[in-house]
Amino acid sequence: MTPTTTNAPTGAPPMDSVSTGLLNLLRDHDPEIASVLADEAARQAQTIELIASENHVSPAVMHTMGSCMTNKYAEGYPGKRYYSGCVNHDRAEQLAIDRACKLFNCTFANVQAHSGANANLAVYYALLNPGDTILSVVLSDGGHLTHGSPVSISGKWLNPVHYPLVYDESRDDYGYIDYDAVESMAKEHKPKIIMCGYSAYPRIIDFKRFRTIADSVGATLVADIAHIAGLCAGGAHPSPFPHAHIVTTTTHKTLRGPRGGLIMTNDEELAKQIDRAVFPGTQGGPLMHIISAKAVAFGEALQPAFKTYAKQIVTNAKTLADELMHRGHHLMSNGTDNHLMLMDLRKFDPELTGKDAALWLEQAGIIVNKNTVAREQRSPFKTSGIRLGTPAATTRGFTEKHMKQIGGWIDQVLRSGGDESIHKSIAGEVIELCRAYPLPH
Ligand code: DSN
Repeated sequence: MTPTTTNAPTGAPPMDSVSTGLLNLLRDHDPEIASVLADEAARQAQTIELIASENHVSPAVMHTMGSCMTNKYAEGYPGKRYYSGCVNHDRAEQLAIDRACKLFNCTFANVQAHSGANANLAVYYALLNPGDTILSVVLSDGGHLTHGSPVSISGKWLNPVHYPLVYDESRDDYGYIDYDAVESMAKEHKPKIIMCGYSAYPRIIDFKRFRTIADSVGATLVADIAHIAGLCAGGAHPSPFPHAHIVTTTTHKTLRGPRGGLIMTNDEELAKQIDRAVFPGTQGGPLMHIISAKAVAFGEALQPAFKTYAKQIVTNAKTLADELMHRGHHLMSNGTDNHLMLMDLRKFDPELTGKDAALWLEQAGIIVNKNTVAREQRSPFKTSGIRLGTPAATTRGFTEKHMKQIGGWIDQVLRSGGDESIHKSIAGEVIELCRAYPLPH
């Protein structure tokens, strides 16, 4: 039954069953937050989620996050806790560890990192001293704040040096990693850590080449696979193992688990250092409800159906990319190999900002994020690009034909000059499509 608190229009796509059950409980208990949750469940049900880092979790993952496992302090690790009563928490955490190792083909996993940022912080804390050098990509070229941005602890306490992506306006395919440039930066600066990992890079990462570079300067190679973890697990992107010394990731993007972090390695000594750096180094009590939900999500990702899902994410992304390029839009690197694409609006309409494009698309029921592009001149609040990804839309059941349709809608919106009547009309069509493809329930 749809709760009365929702603002969703009559005939809107159904909400997922977990939200419906929870809202029935909350309606009397806390009507104010019930109203917020109802509106959010409705928003998710009736819009197309193309934010590359988001997904729709299964009801099993969603329920486990909201379970009794939240009621416990379990500082320490399985079999070595500081509090009594952790017997079931040991079982849950060990399951999550074993499944993560199986999924990513490694021998050690720390499943306690609260987030990707916490995972990276713990790795730095385990391996580095203040002032040590790390090498990563320029943030506005598709890197991440935790890879040495001046506004992050990684940039303030460490000495980050950055390599840019290839940028050549005279070519269409700019935006690739220049491995020779990475190598010469590594030789010049002798970083202790080389981070390879991106939040807006649409191409395959050559982990082997990165390892060769790392070995040539004695650096530790850390692969932050937050974006592509589900593709690696599902065989749709090469694995960072055995090349990376350490792999960090989030668990909620292509991997489709609860919001959280994960650190993996095959090196026993690094494993000990990482465990100590997570707890007690940088975190307190583990989020056992989230760790339990990670176990559920890893179990799902070990099923054969997940391989099909991962492959379809990439097929959908390629189809959407082709459709957009066919309609005259420019994508960084001229396409995609993975789950995301980065539209460089400068070639399409130099006046159109990523901020406006994202706003217009939201009015049309298509959710993307504004994103910086190579050699960005605008601020991160305006930007000259938008990032689009297919993990959530693929979870919903969309396939190639839907990607073509969505590409057509995006094209119409970007050519609308901001005409809200066009956006509204498309939003109606989006709701129709969403009704036919409800969220996991
Ligand atoms: N905020 C994430 C993303 O959208 O890529 C990265 O942490």
